[in-house]
Amino acid sequence: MEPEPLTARAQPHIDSHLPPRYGCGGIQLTGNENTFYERHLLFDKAEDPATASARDKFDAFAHSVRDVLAHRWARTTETYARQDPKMVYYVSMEFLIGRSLANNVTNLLLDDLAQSAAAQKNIDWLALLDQEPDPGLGNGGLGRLAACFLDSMATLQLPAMGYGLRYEYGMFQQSIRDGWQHEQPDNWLRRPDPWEIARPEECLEVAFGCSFVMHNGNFELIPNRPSTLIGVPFDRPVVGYGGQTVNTLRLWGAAAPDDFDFQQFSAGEFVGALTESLLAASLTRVLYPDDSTTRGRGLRLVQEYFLVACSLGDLTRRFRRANTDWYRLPDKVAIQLNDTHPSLAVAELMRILLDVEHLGWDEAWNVTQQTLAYTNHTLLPEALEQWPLEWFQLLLPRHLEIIFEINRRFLDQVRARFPGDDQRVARMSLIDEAGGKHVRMAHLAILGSHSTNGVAEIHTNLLRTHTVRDFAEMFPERFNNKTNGVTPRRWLQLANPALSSAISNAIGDAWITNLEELRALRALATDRGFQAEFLEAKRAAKVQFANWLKASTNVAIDPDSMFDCQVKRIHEYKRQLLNVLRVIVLYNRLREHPNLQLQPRTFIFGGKAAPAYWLAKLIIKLINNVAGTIDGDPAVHGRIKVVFLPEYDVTLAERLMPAADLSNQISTAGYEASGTSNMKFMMNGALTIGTRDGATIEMAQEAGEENFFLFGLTAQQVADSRPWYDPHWHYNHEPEIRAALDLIFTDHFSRYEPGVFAPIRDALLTHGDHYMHLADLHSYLDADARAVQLYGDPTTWAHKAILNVAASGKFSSDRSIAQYASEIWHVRPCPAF
Ligand code: 26V
Repeated sequence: MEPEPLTARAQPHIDSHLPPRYGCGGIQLTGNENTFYERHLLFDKAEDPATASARDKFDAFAHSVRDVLAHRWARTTETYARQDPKMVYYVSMEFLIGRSLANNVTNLLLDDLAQSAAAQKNIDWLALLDQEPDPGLGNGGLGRLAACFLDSMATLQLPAMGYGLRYEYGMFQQSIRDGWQHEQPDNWLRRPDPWEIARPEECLEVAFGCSFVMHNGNFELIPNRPSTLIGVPFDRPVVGYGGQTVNTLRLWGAAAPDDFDFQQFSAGEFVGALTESLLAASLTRVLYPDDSTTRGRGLRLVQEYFLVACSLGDLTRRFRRANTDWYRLPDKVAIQLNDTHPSLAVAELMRILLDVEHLGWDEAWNVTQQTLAYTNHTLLPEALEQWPLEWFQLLLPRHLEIIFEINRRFLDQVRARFPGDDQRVARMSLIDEAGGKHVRMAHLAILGSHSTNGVAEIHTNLLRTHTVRDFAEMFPERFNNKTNGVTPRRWLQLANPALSSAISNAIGDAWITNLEELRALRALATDRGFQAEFLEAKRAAKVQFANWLKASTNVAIDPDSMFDCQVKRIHEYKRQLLNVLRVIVLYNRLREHPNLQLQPRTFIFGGKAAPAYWLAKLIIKLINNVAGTIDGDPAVHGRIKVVFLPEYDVTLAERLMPAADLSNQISTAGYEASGTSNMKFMMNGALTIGTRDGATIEMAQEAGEENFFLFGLTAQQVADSRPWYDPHWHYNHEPEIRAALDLIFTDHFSRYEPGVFAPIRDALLTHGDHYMHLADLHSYLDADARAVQLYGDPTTWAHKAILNVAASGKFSSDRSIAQYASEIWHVRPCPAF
């Protein structure tokens, strides 16, 4: 099963004479005959261009672009094989990559060419782009961050590769019926995807200590029957800006082994045997929703091990091609674990070094630690992964043995350092002994790596002082911060052409790869001409968004109203409920004071709730019912409107960001690790109303607090007031808040579904309001009033919004990645030339 050497995989013809201003070397997207486009229609689809469907046209166009990047992709791969630089492997269960056509065209600097080629062929460019499915291979922030990081690594010309799973069904598709969320499967591969290339010649075998079956919908392990699965790589190009480097995202699909042992079954079990092989292949069928109730699902652990085994098998195979000395692995390989999901890599790398390469324990341990690094993405205790010991025993017995030995040696160290402190030993153990033994994956990740990082300053500090304090005390040098970022290519240049060209006209286009350049806009923040351009770009984006919404959902919104947005996964800690309570208070004010002068406002919500998270689903229901009641109330008609956007995904985020006026980042302080939509809104000229949480704190520092609408308790105040906090106090002493809550409790928004929102009352009052909505509502309303007042003065608003754009440079993922590269990975660019 040894693959061809990497170089042999490269295209037979490598064009080493591309013009220096890369972009268009050898491209024939234009011309009437024999173009790549027509040839693809004809040869791939046997389709006459005159009768081709819209999707056929997209496929042909995408294949033409792929032809262009194939040379650069092969050249990059070949350069890495020849120069053998230290490589970064970014291992993640999720890559929320979004659509690729427009992004690849932009990064190849082919925009003008592609658009004029489309025009020549009478193809509506935007309609063509709309044909592409948006692969939902992630839940939210963590998956989208991985995708932004790939873009930045390729743009910085870092020798890097992403490893993930090729889910056939990604994040479910969301629809809303009677206000409730419904989930539909997302069959994004229904038609072949033009960007992926299967590499069956690089398949790998993965061995398990048992077999597994689905029985009546339940996942079951069958002991003492070892089994194997095949990992099939599917490669996707990751085009860096400028098109010089094209890295690879390698997604693994599961298949049953070809040599499936039918002998062990009697002839009568032939069908059963085949069914089993079908089951094996279903391992990568579906992405798990981010939902603590899924923690108990064994298939997810199998997925995690499958990702780790395939990825480490692949990268060690690559290492072996040019190296024989395993002590040098950390000089050649940096592996970044995106959360604990791939943290079995610690045990798997130890297994390879001990059992296959026959290193001694201490040497293997040292190599493992120096090679691996771990990023934590959450402080929620219920989201920290733990797996039942018995599953390890059945599925991965050798790995469990290794974990026990790591733990034995480690706990000896803890005892030596803190004699007599048995509680500390129990807290730090890799095994949680309480209530059925579990393996603590975060402890394994921290112990088995040389770096543990949080994703914003406050988050890293909370990790150090609370979540894994014992580890930070013992290994302070391992802990570091890498504040998140987002790629300005997709999130500003591509998503917001109007603002992008206003910026480039004013300060040049160096910001595209050096976002700190946006600082130059500070000088223009008071410039009337630039303010006007800024406001014009915003207005155009709002009109465009309103038109799209009308066309796609038949919902009409007023582009002259203020667009007040909160889009993210629905979760109690993110407090969409706090936002709705604000809306209800404002609604009540309007009902009670019909002559109140209020800026017309559209409250825009979007986001998915995990299918089993019933309270989050009820919050969606509340948002929709409030929207319906407001729509039907003549007293407030045309003054406020609430919209819940169904099916929030990367594509919808790209449409919304440019149109937003106000960004809501209102998590209970201390709970949102970083946030990344906050950065996208800021870059696109929205102002932020938010709590002092995650990266929002750093955004306000960069922009100046006077240009922000910060409110609410700090993380410290949240922690300090928890023992005595009583939401009833607010209900009893704040009449506006009480009136808003009473509207919910008296079924004002649920006339025909009485009592449906009772669990919200329970959460907010009876059960003590864990996320402290009522504690922050008053100061949220104050901040809101300041925001609305400012919005009434477009010049001052534009001034502050421009200052925010100018201060958003830090939040480029290029900056994050440059820090990972120099402080954790110690890798350098390896340009393909
Ligand atoms: C947990 C689980 C548990 C069970 C199965 C599937 C699954 C998938 C994901 C997760 C954890 C999600 C953690 C996450 O997305 N964190 C977000 O990471 C962003 C990038 O660092 C950060 O900006 C957000 O603040 C943080 O919530």
